Amino acid sequence: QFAAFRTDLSVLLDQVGTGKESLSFMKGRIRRLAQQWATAANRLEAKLEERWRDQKKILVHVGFLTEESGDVFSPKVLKGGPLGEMVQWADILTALHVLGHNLKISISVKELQGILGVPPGRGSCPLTGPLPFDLIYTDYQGLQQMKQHMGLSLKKHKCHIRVIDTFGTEPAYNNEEYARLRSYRTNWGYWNLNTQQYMTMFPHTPDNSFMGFVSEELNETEKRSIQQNKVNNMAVVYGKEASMWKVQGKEGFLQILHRHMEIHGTVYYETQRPPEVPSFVKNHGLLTQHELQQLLRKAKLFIGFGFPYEGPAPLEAIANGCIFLQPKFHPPHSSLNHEFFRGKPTSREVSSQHPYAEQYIGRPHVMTVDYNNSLEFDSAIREILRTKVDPYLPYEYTCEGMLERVHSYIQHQDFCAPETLFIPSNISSPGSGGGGRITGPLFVPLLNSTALGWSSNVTVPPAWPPLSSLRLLMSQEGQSCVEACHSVGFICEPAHFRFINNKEALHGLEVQCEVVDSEINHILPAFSVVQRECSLQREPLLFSCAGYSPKYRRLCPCRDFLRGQVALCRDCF
Ligand code: U2F
Repeated sequence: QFAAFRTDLSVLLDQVGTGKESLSFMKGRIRRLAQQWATAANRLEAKLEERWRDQKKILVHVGFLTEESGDVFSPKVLKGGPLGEMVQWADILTALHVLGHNLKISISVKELQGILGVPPGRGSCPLTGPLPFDLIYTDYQGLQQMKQHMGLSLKKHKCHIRVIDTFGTEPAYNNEEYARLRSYRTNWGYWNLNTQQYMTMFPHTPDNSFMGFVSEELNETEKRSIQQNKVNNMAVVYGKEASMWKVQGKEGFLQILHRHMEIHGTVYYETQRPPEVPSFVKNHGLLTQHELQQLLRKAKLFIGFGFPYEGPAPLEAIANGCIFLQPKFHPPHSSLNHEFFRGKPTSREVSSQHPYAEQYIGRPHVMTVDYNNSLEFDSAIREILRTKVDPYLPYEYTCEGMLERVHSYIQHQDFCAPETLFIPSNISSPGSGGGGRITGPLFVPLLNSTALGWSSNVTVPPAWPPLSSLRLLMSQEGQSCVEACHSVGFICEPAHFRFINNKEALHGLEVQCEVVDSEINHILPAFSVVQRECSLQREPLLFSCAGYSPKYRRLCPCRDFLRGQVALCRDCF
């Protein structure tokens, strides 16, 4: 059946249900952004020119909001607790509905069992028949619940699952056997999914799919009125919970800020001002999303103290014409050195409070500085007072951008097709020495299978992203494919690993290996500089953009991407 765009959200609003603050927050958001979604739907529909889109049967099971998982989020909605996840789920639900798919929503294990048709009770009777859904969107808690209540059948159906995973999951933590063997410890991983089935809040490692969320968009009149009404010396602090204000050295940099600007806060409180918030701060208390937007429209500066990490608010501030000032992390925070990230299935190094704002947006909208250096901090504030910025929202965080991306994933990503891996069957030493020297170009554009050296009788399976987007690259020693591709203006594409995991690709890069073997290691395919050996990957689940090792130069599948829509290549859409 054809998936027709929907601009009326009333059916969705009924489906979301009632009885929890989190659900009221999500419904309020869906209502508030309804017009924006409708406009985006019309635009995307025109862009697609009546192209066929399959209507999918989709189950959305929001595990973290279920009573069975303890639901610690709902009671904190009105008390300054995290809202980022609810922002994202509200937007995912809206995108799926607007794209015209057939949705079922569950926020309790009981509903889940009812929908799946499994009798209540702990995994007593796994789902026996075919899965009544094409796709299931859930989170780590939901996945655990499905495992308990679908039993063995989860394994059979897991290619249909998409896991909404804020901070991302790297391949080394996802592959159970490998993670245990190599001590990639985590509280969440070991699910052996294709890591592109994990969908993140920001484009972290491209090993995962970037799902994102949306921010409010402004029309030209609103933009003009913002410019007229900006208060040049008004700053709003990022942090709606008092604990976010407990920062070492805060007195110093807040004093500097206070010298130049009037400081506002939106910190939740019950009866009196939280002691963490200095008396010179004008605290508005926790605001609704709408009220916060209004405050941000007036403010010149939105300033982060280091926590929360990677939330939606900085994008909203920038979209409302603020400059976002945030601390640089030296050394970067990660699961290896920071309590918040400990146990998360990633070794990603978080270089500042909001790496996306730092790396994808940057100056003049974003300034990332060392807060311990009072001179640097002071000069940043002075620069902000002098700088005029326009409201800015990256396309990928607009409703149209999100619809375009989710549409593309739904129509093209297929993790159920049998994994075809191009490992040459007769791996052996090429014999001809060559001394392990890497000669020739570091960067070889590969346009088609012929360039990869496949003989004409090899049929190349249909690929998405299409093969035309592939660019093959050799990383430097110690460099990940994320960095290597980025350094030449491309992005690592994990779906292309299977095309470059072969001797032909090594040939294409003129790598002269003395030996070619194949192993199980998330750094592969790669060239070991010391041993002058090339190794190919034997476990497709371990293809990893994020992996790196000081001893290896990695073979990297890069691809082009659209400006403002990093998830998609030129020929992807
Ligand atoms: C992030 O969660 P947070 O909820 O702490 O992220 P924020 O950036 O603060 O913003 C979430 C929403 O809260 C709204 C604001 C944002 O859309 O409009 N809000 C509000 O309604 N009223 C106010 O006074 C202030 C903000 C992140 F999203 C999560 O994934 C992480 O788990 C968490 C911890 O790092 O940080």
